[in-house]
Amino acid sequence: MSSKHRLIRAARGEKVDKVPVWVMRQAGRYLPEFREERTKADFFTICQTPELACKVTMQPVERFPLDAAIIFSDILVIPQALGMEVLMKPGEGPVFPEPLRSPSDLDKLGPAETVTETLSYVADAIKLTVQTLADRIPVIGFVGAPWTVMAYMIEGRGSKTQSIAKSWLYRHPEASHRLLQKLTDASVLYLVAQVQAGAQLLQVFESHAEYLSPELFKTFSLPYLVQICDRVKKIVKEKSLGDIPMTIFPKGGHFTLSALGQTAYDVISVDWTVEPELARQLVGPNKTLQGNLDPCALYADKAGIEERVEKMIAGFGRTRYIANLGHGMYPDMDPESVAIFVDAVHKFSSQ
Ligand code: 1CP
Repeated sequence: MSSKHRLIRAARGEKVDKVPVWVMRQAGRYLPEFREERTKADFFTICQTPELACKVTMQPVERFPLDAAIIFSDILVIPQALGMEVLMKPGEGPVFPEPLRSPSDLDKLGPAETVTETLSYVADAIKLTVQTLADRIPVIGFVGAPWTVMAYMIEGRGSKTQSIAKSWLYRHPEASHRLLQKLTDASVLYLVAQVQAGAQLLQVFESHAEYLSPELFKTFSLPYLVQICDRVKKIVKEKSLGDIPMTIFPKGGHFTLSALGQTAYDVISVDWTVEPELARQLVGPNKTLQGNLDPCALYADKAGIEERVEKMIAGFGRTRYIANLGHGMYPDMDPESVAIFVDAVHKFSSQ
């Protein structure tokens, strides 16, 4: 089943006329029209209101010739669906007023099985966005990886070291596995629901890979990443929804790349600290790579951005490649720099 969309074709290793490009956090505070919406509604109200989530998902897509829309939501809707309170504090980010403090707190979490129902607003937002896009470009669905989400549930907010969350891995390995398994079960159901709603590619954000040692990664992250990919692909096939391409983004995890090259993920997204040639060597020839311009390169002038994009494409090549940043946009960035970035990818990769 071939797709007309560059993003899906590249994910599957098929030929493309131009390298597809999208940008992590392409919807967000760097866009004045997003900030305008945020004066009217709280972050999670936007997520929970399909019309608003669709509207802000469409904002970057209406401005720039992007090759994908990513549904506007957050990785922390899963802990919310399991019963935890999460607030979005302006200028600070997500905050849990009552984070998990000890393994006995796991008993307070709700069951994984109900997340599809609780998060049906995300499915509704995807349906509305798919309808609005009328097959112009595909919609990406996503979830936070179990370790990354677990770390927020324990730390209660962003952390420089993740030391409280990591202390669980060393002191409470059994409880950690129980929590990671619950998050995995919830993520599988939630991702399948996103595909049923019309998502055409799924990305798993392991944004906290960089805090793990290779040993901790192999024990507490990799088995769950594998489960998510294998189970989602199997269920999607059983439901005759086709073959869904899946992306894993192990931020800061150079040491994870060769192991991820052995999994069923179709696309491996790399941050800006990895040379394209090394990433290719580590993941092998049969994976699509995604990334990896340093987001701060968008502070350069037009010539500076273009020069780096050209070099990046030369490094990754024109097939089995999706252009993106190595991480998300920052709120103080100029929307014009995204236009320059997207146009440069298409210009330097036309064939
Ligand atoms: O356009 C898009 O990319 C879609 C929307 C999206 C996605 C994919 C948002 C909106 N969040 C996410 C994923 C997400 N959320 C990740 C994984 C990607 C990454 O590594 O950045 C993470 C770690 C979060 C958690 C989170 N949510 C943070 C980071 C906090 C920290 O630890 O430093 C923040 C600041 C948020 C809030 C948030 N999520 C999204 C937006 C636009 C915002 C800004 C909040 C606001 O409007 O007030």
